[in-house]
Amino acid sequence: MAERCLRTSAISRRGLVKAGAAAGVGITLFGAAGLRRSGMALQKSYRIAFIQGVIGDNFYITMNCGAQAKAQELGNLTVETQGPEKFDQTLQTPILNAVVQSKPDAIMIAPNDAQGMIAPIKAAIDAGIPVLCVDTTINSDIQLANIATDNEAGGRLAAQGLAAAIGKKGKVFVVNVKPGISTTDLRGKGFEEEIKNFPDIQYLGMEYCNDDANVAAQITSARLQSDPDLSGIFGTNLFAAQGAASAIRQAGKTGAVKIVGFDAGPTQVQDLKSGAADLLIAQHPGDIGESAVQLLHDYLANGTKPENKNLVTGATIVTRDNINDPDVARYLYVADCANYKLSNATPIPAVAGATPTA
Ligand code: T6T
Repeated sequence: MAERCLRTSAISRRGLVKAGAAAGVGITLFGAAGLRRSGMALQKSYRIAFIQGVIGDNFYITMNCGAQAKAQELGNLTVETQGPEKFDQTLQTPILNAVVQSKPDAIMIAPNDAQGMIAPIKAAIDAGIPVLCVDTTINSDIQLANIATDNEAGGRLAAQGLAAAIGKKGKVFVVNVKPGISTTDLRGKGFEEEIKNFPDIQYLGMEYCNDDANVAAQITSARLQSDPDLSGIFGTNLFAAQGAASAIRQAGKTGAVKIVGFDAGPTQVQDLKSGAADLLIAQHPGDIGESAVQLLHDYLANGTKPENKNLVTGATIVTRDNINDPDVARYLYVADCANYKLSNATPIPAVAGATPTA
């Protein structure tokens, strides 16, 4: 089968949302800012600020493409995108604070730290700006909603994929990103829980690369020194997986050490094609961006709140066998939005403990 998703069913957006209290954004004839002429009527327009987890990451670039395409389709909102140079709450907080000062109608943000970003996000909400978490989240429920991959299920899927790749025996370890990032913490947790189900696999533990492919490569090289019989690695995000693959290549161990990587950035795709990586779990960041803008639009224009606060988008397993299948290839991350096509996928309510389905 060409594609395996973390979720397969989709329910209609109507089923997900219910009308909430009117948000006080009715059309007025005399309000100056934010009104635009649409046919005969004046239509309110909205400004959404999108704060990425980090700039220059193909995952967030693709998410932005989805957000921009959806904004263009809806016609009455703009999305202004920016993000920190590194995945670091001390860099993201001042960006968020400045965005709040600029008074957008809403904010969509991938918080850099589940605990550390609560206070700055609360300050935005206290200033009257609704905040939607995309991808990563905070340990709080002050935000309007969360839209993300089922990361824990993704971690379990990675463990199953790695186990299969190494013939269910041998030593494996995890290159993770940074403690406190909700997504990658959950992937690590899911992996650790699932790998226990393989009695002949020895789990060597988890190390952190600080979202830096060079550090991931160093960690992997050191691990190859201490455990030359290493069988497999799970890289929990794009940079972790990319760095691990480059170290394996450098060590001349391509094919001998199997790599499962979360994400599907261009370098990861090359690594998969060349045999340096064996399986990728592509998230659907474009779908996250599209559905985030749709959700904020519905909230701002109609006061409609999502019925379920935690919404999940899909993920697709990518292998050398299926990578050319158009239904798989469409989920590979992009470097720019030139060929982005709207998918109009609808996220589904998160189910605690959901398992991936074939
Ligand atoms: O894996 C994605 C994202 O889901 C995670 O929160 C941070 O890393 C990425 O952006 C990939 O680099």
